[in-house]
Amino acid sequence: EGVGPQDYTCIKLKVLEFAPETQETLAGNKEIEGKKIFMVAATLRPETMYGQTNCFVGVDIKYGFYKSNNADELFVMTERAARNMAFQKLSPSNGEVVKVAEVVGHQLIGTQIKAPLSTFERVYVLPMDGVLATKGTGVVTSVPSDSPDDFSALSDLKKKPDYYKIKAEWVAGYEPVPIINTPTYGDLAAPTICAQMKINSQKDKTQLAIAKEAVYKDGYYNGIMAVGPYAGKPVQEAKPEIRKMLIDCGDAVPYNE
Ligand code: A2H
Repeated sequence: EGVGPQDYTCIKLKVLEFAPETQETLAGNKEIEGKKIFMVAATLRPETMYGQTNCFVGVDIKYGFYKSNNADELFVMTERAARNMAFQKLSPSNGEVVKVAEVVGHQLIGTQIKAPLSTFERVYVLPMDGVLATKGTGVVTSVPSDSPDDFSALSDLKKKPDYYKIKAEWVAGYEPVPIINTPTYGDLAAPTICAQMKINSQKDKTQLAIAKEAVYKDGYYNGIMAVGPYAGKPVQEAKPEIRKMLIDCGDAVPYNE
């Protein structure tokens, strides 16, 4: 955990179809009927959302379905995040936490979602080892072009779908999308640095921490947007604008912890 408060943007990933194991748990639950349900992912890089290829959850983490501040919408996230959100005007009333269902992460694997701004029409919920229950919402949206953690985890899944108990088709064709040009690592910063540092797996934690720091700084301070309405503009300028755009259209909510 960082020292100061983090200003996250929580991206609302609309569920198109739940994995069968979650459908079984939800069957007959009246609180779910007719609701729009979102996997809610906390990010520090809203400007990278054009490059989303999937979403990550921890297989052993508990996820609740919580009433939000909109009667039609339920948020899927950790209990810890729901409690924090309840004091940030994101629940039915101040401090009120209402859980209508609960699943364990592995039940969500294979769920299909719509990721706002992504070039892919539908993406899948997949497993990642490093998802912390104690940070953000416990849901991580994946941008393998700009996050070494995401790139290495997605690469592991492509190499060993059976080991990770996923279907190969859930990752096939989901390649990193160039969205930010950086002077040092080009327009696919995470794949480039992972290749340079010979990072072969999400288990290479020490190397990944170094890679993450390097591309984060280069992208944030020197990056130029390659896609979207701010193409050609510096990341520092585009970031608050894209964040505002996502929030204004209801695809994201501001969240602090
Ligand atoms: B970032 P900080 Cl493109 N467990 O979003 C593990 N990681 C988590 C998490 C959790 N529970 N919740 C959020 N995160 C990730 C995009 C991104 C991110 C890019 C590049 C770097 C980057 C796409 N994934 O983060 O410890 C989320 O991934 C590098 C810092 O609060 C979130 O932003 O600083 C970031 O970690 C928050 O980490």
